[in-house]
Amino acid sequence: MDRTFIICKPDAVERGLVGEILARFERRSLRITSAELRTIDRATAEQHYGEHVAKPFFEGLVEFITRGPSMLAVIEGPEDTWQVVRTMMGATNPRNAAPGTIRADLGIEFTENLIHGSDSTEAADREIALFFPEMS
Ligand code: IDP
Ligand code: MG
Repeated sequence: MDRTFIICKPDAVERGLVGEILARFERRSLRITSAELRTIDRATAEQHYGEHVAKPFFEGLVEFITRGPSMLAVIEGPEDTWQVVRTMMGATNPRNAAPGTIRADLGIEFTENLIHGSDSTEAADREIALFFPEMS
């Protein structure tokens, strides 16, 4: 099986949308093989979003992702799971996301866009190691 990593971000937890989001993956026949509700600490957030350190939205992004609990999960599928999950998430800016995607159906804000999903097999391995070190 092939796995990827997602974060239902603090806005999803605050708005009570974690069940809705995870249910979409389950209905697609993807499996949730690990999950944990956890408030991400600043050091982990800065490492996770390291590629964006120079961007103007970086500080706001770190503030947001650490402000309360997130639901971290490992999702398993037959192959290309990260791609399937990213397609179901929709475009980064929910205003551009296609109807039927999580970001389009459930939100409208750019930073508070409900969900993170790894953007490659390598990113999935790296992020699972960062958030679930006992699994790698
Ligand atoms: P992704 O989450 O679709 O992979 P990235 O470009 O990796 O998108 O950005 C990481 C996160 O940073 C986004 O999900 C969103 O929360 C936030 N973000 C990205 N670009 C912007 C922006 O231009 N303004 C505000 N927030 C942004
Ligand atoms: Mg990204």
